[in-house]
Amino acid sequence: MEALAYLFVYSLLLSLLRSSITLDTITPSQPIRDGDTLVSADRSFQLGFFSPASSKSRYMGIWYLVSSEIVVWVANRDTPLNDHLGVLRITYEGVLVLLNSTNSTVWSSNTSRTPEIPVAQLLDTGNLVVKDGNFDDPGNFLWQSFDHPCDTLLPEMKLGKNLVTGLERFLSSWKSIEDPAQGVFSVRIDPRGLPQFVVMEGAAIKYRVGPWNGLTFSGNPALRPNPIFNYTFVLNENEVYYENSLLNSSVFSRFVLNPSGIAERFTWIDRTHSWQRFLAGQLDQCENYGFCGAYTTCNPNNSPICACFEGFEPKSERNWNSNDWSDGCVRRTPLECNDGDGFLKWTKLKLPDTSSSWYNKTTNLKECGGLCLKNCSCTAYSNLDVRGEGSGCLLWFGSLTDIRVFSEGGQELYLKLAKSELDRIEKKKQPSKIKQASIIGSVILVTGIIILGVIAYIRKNRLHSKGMSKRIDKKDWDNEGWNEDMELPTFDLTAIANATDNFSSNNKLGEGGFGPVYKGTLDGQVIAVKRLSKNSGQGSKEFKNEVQSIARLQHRNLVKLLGCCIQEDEKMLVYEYMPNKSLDFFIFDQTKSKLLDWLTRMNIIGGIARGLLYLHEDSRLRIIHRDLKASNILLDNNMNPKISDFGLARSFGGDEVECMTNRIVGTYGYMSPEYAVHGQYSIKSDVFSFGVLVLEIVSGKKNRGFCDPDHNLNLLGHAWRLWVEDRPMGLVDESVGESISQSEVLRCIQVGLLCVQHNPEDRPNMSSVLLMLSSESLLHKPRQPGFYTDSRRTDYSSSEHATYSANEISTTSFGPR
Ligand code: ACK
Repeated sequence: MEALAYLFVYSLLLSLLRSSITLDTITPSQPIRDGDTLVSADRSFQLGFFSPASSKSRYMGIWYLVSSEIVVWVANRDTPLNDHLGVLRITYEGVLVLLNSTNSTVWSSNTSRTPEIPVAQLLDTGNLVVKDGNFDDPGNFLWQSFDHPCDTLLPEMKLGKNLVTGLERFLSSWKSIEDPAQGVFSVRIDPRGLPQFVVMEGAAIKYRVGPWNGLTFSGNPALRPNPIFNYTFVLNENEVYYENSLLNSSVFSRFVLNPSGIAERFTWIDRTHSWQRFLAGQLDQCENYGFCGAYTTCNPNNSPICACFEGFEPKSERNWNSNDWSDGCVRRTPLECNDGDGFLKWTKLKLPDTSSSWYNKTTNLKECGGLCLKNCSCTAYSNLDVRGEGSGCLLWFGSLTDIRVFSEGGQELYLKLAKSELDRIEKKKQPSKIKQASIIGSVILVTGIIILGVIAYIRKNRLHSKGMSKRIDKKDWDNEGWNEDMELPTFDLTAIANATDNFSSNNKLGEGGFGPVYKGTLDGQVIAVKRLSKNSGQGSKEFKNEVQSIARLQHRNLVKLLGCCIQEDEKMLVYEYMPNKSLDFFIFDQTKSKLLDWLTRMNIIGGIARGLLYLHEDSRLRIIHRDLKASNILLDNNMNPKISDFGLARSFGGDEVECMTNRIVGTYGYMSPEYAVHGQYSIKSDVFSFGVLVLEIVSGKKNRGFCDPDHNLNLLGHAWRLWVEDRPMGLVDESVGESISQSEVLRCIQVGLLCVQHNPEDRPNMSSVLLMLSSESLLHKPRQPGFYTDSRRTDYSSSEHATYSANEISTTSFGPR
């Protein structure tokens, strides 16, 4: 017995000590053990065992030989091994089996037939195939990994559905960077109606790239011929798929769905040994599926961004006016369902959802209109293929959703309307002479009012700079009164007390600006309860403000308010619980920052930018956060950022751009110069704070309190100094590790510096920031940032969080002038 145990330990040691082997095929007599690898003939791809990020679990996967951290396929994504004793074998029947230390199968492939000589090989494309070694029949494999994609679409790989066999090839995200198990997001070709490219979250469409129009996908006019890859879309009775292939096979390019559900393309840059992001999906609000509801168009350059099609009106005027567009619009006049109906032509559109559409490749546009008129439930038509003069016919039945307007490109759509409605629109376009005269009169009147307004504003500012301290906060919720009509669920005090174990100290998450925050469980849902301190004199106003500001906002990068509780003298806000705490908990901690690789940091920067864009540009009331900082960015399960703490937020009317206050609130280190010094705030003061955050995320250092033995600059000054000395990479946090993409880092630093420019006009707005972060366009050169030394900091206050009255401010040199 003892001898047997020795033998076992000896063979175990032997297997651990044996040197790893690199193979070019797997055969029944030549399996792969943990430590061994299989490589493609051109040495592009490698297969073996790995552990993602800081996970200890072992998976079998395929990665690039030049960049081993980029895993493109995982066999046992849902069944990890927990030791280094896994073995991958091929059976004599041609089935790949992954065995654990007790010889149990944790993953296996299937096969279409039994080969004479079973062989598994990793092809130069990154495809792991099982074939018969006796026959050289390329393409006729017994099994291939390309039929079972994970989160990455490689060149030559098909994305779509075989309509004969039913085999569907789709991408599904990893759960997190540490866990390749199938996540909630997927990229598919939805075969219903005219097939379209979609990103799904569970069973719901999250983002619709749209149907193929012969040149590109209807929702992605930017997909153009390029020097790296070409693309094909095939649609026939047997199959529907999208595929791309490399124009130069020595280039690496991959299309990935990340754990946050964002689809991105990366290209390997050999010179810098890094991956460059080529394009990224979902850049603005209009790309959220059905954001504006039925019969609407979404235009990110308009405010509000949603509009009813002409001939339609909001279904619920009340919801529409409060920026809840999801009900969409309805016809003003019902269709007559006879020859009396007609069509209104729209251009530059992303075509509506085609899942309930009908198409025909040979019918021409005129016949197409005729078919639509004949069918009462047909609501619109367009060409199927836009190449040349256009061809084919596409008809929609039922309501039209998820339509956006492009400034360039886009397609034509013929929308069916009742004749009386078409006549009304026609009349509206030809104003009568009286109407014309009144329009001219109104224009003159409005111009006069604007000029008078500007003069009054300038005079007011002059007065102000001479020492007047009249309060001119644009929207003061105390004056407005408490809006009872907020449709926000209210919770019972006893229920919240029970949920938080009577606000026990064990449940306390931390202390925010207005009081403690507790973790709790209410009806099975984990919540965070922000309890307003009773002795916090000024908190009540901020409390109302926070509720008012975010009750109606919904965005994946804003923390979700579930309800509130106002009972006795208690005021509480109930939020969804964010398990990963706040961003400052990670970035400024030497150990925890190692968990934030470059991709995660980029995802966090992008998420904050999208959340801020939503606040700034997506509502008639612009919202300025005024206290954007690392501790106000919470992180969800997948490290997605959520902007929180709206206690200091202010809202503006649609056209207002700037305001003044004599009560300067916010956090030093993140405040823009014009706000800290003159009390002027605008969306550009949030952009400044965003810039500080970007530089903090890249460097892992706090702006306030930054110190360097070589100078007396703060982080902004330090970043600027490295920039002018042409060594910007010196800013990067060492904890980022190997995953770094130099071009993305440089872009982030440059965008960060542009956001912290001294003059608000020199800072970009958030839509430009997002564009700059995701494209390869040339960026402006930054100039010296505002507030780049820390010497003045000590003049302000020793407290991190500043809330001053006018009197206190006027005693320092930084009061509003
Ligand atoms: O960094 P933290 O752990 O994250 O400490 C602060 C503290 O409460 C005071 O703001 C935490 N916190 C705030 N809101 C939430 C939330 N929705 N989920 C989880 N933690 C939260 C915050």
